[in-house]
Amino acid sequence: MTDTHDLSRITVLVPGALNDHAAKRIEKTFEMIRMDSADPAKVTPELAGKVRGIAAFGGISAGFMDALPKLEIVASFGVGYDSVDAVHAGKKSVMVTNTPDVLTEEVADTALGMLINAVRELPRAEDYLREGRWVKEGPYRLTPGTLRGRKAGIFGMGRIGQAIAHRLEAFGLPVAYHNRRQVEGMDYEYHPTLVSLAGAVDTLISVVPGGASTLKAVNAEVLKALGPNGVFVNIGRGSTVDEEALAAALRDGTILAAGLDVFADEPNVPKALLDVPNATLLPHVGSASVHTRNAMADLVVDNLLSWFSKGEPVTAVPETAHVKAKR
Ligand code: A2R
Repeated sequence: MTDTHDLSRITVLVPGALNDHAAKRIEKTFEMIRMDSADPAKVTPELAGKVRGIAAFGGISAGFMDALPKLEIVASFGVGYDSVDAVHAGKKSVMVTNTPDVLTEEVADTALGMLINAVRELPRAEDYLREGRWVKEGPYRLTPGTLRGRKAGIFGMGRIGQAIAHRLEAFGLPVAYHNRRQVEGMDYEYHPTLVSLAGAVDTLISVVPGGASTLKAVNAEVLKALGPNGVFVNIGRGSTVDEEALAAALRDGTILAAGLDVFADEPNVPKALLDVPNATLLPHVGSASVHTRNAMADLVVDNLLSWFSKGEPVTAVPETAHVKAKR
């Protein structure tokens, strides 16, 4: 273990942008070194010889970890860590941590906001007012969509999924879900496949992690099953959706509307989605309030502090839960 007064001799690398609150706390405690991006080609022999921790908002590849032989921990900012090669880290005995729980309620709030925006066309109605059309043309049209009478399906009934489900219940909507495994002791209706869930509901909210097992899981078949009154909300990862199929479904009336906070190739949003008026689009702001991002920043730094002072992290990801500190 390292005494607290020794932490300033430990080098923590920050590749790319990082939340200011996190960077300030890291700088105060450790030797912090910044670099433009997590590119293995940019790792100098000096860095290779001393970097023991990484604090990252973006992806960390196997190659980048391999270029840093003294690396012990990657403290990733965010609950989703599909851009960090955690399986490789686990094999190398490098700890990976994420920031679960502290963002759950914020992301659930955003999901409900997007759902209402998509169904009741609130962003379009506001544009109508700002463009002076209320004065010139009279009231905004009655929306074909409503939350009333809907049944919601949650794809990914984990921490955030459950927080969304509680909100939906308060809005009076019955809830069903699909996970790979039925959640023990949970009363919501379970569907063993995503298509079966989509067929049983008209409002589908996706909050699964990215990665191979969910890649383009929301596809043309799922959207067809959701049906012409269907609303799709994605607050999880863009990679989980076949965006071409989604744009086509919105264009041709296969579903009614969508609310999307995440995209497969951020910050690039496919033109086909920008072109459909029945998609309400946000620039990945699910957890992006000062309050919640500060809480996430604190958890990133607390993971580093706990690892280097006590030899154990606060929130290890499952792939590296077995990793032990060598000191
Ligand atoms: O499948 P399970 O039983 O492991 O349940 C997890 C579910 N899930 C999946 N469901 C169906 N097919 C899959 N291939 C699949 N992979 C995972 O997603 C679990 O119920 C849920 C994830 O929940 P948590 O691990 O508690 O994550 P949290 O905090 O709710 O965040 C979810 C995602 C993040 O990974 C970011 O991508 C995004 O929300 O911010």
